[in-house]
Amino acid sequence: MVWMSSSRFERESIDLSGFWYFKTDPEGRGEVEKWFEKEQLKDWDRLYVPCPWNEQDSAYAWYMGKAWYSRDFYVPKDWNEKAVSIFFEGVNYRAKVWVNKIFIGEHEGGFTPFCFRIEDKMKFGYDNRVFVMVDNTLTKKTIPPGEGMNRTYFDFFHYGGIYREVYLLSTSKLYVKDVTLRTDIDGGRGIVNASVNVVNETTETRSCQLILRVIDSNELVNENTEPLVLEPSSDRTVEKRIIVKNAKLWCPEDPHLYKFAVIITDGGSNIDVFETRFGIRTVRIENGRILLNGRPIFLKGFGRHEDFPILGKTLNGAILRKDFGLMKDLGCNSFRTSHYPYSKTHMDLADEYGFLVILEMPTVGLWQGVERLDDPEIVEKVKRMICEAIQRDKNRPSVIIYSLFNEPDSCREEFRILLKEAIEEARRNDPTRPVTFASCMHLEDKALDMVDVLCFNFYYGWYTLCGDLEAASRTLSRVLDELHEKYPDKPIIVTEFGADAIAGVHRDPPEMWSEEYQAELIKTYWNVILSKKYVVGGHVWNFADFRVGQSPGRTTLNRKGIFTRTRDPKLSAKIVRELFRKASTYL
Ligand code: GCB
Repeated sequence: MVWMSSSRFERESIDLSGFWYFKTDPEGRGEVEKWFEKEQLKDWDRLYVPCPWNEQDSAYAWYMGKAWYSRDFYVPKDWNEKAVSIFFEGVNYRAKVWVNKIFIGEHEGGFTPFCFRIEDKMKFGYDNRVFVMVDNTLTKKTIPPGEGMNRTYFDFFHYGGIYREVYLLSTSKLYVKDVTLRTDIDGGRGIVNASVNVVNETTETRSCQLILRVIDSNELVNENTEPLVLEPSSDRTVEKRIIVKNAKLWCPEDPHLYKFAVIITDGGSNIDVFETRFGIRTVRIENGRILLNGRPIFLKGFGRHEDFPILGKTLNGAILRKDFGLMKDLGCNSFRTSHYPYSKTHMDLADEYGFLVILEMPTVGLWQGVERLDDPEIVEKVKRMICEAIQRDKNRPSVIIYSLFNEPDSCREEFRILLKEAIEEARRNDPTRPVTFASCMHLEDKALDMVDVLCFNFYYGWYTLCGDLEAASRTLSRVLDELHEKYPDKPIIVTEFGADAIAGVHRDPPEMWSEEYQAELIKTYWNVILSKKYVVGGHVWNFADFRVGQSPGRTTLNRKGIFTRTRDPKLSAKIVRELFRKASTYL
């Protein structure tokens, strides 16, 4: 798989955004009736891609099941010698893909990218058609699991469809397949440990040169050239330790990004060019602290969701720009990708704005309804999704911790088996970042000893101790102390705390569901968090109201946002701004 696209002309891509033909298939007839061979699609609906189907037309609002997408596409003639892939950045939940009536592959998992090679299936010119069968049926063995649109084992709306970009990408058949960059600091020098995998898919032995460049705002900082001979159908991994003198470190207050370019050349012309951005920074856990570039940090921020009216999970650049501006203004320095990997553009902005990100996997809801957490099918899917997420985001300076689960049933003995496999998978893909999971089991949790950082979600004053913030404060304080006593060496982050507030509801004295109560609860928790030296971060749940399934406990949205779903501030936004701005990033 070629993981990232590059901006240079050696790699060309064709965006397949636009109106696609669309048809639901509630009885699952499409495959038997071979809809992927259809010529006439006039009776099909048209939906915009990328975007979930749910809010584009009320007919599909609560649809769960199979649905088909199709469109025609163009392939330029000069791609005849190329390796050509069709890329999907995110399809929820399962996808089966046909190109020109030929099945090319399938993928399970709604939040990680996948691609298939198509050069032997495509034609040059306009005469190409792709069909994608999407299935968002939830079961006890999907990740995340559930039994229906209103019976999800997780608390966010289960959107369906092709909701992230689809595009064609062409590369030479001698190409850079993968780049891993791990950085370190040695005095004023930055060290970039680069691992570059090059593949020769041609039938000839190829002699070429591999040029590795570090670029800082268009200035060449470092260049390494290496001769390379590749047998037909072979690949090679080149490891290089590159020194960057007077390195500008990546940090929240100055998120400096360098460019890393890999060029394959035969001396005359470039055969392939691969570019990615990276930051020079280190993350370590030491003496109960999270150290960024050797300095202990404090995370102040949010649990969030990708959610917006009509666009659903497809937050476009304008909405992301708005969210990142709001977060910066609040004095926030961190967020968790609750409860799934966010889009590539989302993560690009995190790198640029200098947010410290806890990258969470789509492994939420592994809870009561799931019979055995060590079921081999579940273990395999969890591992694959962790691998895909880390492979996509491993070079991002913003990602400082991997959260491998949200609120699993971590009281069960067998969870340790699943967690062990998940940790091993994460470390195999990336041994440099600490791992965690967000626990709601607190003192009853049976797996906290296994992770590097302890993350806890607390709802005293909301789901329990309703309306009683004094009792909530006392309990939070006591439970945190007891947890610290049990695991004195591990840093603790409070990854969720919050209360629903319906915008416009006011109560004096504060009462549950009012804006005042939400603001008071956040203030109360924040005071406790700041009073504990071993707590190294607090994330308010949630940044903005978000859509959920229908249930008696929710008024169409989860209203724990400090902003409404359309990003209007509630009273808490002002309070959070005061609290966050006063708390320093460095302890
Ligand atoms: C939690 C979950 C989150 C929910 C939140 C709530 O503990 O992690 O997904 O949305 O509580 O509001 O109930």
